[in-house]
Amino acid sequence: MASLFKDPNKISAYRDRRFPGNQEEFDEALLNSTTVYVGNMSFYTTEEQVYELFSRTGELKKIVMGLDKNSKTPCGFCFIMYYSRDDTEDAVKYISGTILDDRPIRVDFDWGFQEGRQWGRGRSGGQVRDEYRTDYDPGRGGYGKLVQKE
Ligand code: GTA
Repeated sequence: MASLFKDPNKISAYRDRRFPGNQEEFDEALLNSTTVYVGNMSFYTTEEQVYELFSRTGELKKIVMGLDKNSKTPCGFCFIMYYSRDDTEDAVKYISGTILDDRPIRVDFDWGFQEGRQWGRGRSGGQVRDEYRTDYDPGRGGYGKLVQKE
């Protein structure tokens, strides 16, 4: 299949502040990597469920569940590594926006997994977005962390 994903600015709006390289290297990684980031997951979704869904576009090399750095429990994201770029692109194309555990998940191209990236970067241990959320989300620990502290 010819790649529909040739412009790094169009395939992902996310820029990782901790990427160890320049913009050109980041763009290059996004265009060639076989890793996707999955966001807006429920804290209760298991690795088995993730495997079941994502192996629909191809054979998986590895799944890394995102964890709260304090509690070491799932905090609503994961990284998935495929063997082939076509399977990776199909995951973004066909699985992003589908429902997993009653939630529309977001599948985004990623520059590549490195040890340490599995931990939430928020000050409370989970994801940054869960610090600032003001809604009540039972699948993601209730209110956002800052609201909980008020
Ligand atoms: N490929 O979209 C993504 C993505 N996200 C959101 C996180 N990761 C992602 N990777 C890809 N695409 O390894 C990766 C990170 C890291 C792991 C956990 O997941 O590279 P994190 O979510 O805890 O923290 O990361 P991150 O991404 O460093 O936080 P960032 O970029 O500051 O903020 C993420 C989102 O939080 C923002 O897009 C915004 O929606 C919200 N947010 C941040 N700051 C504020 C604020 N001050 N007010 C309101 N909302 C905010």
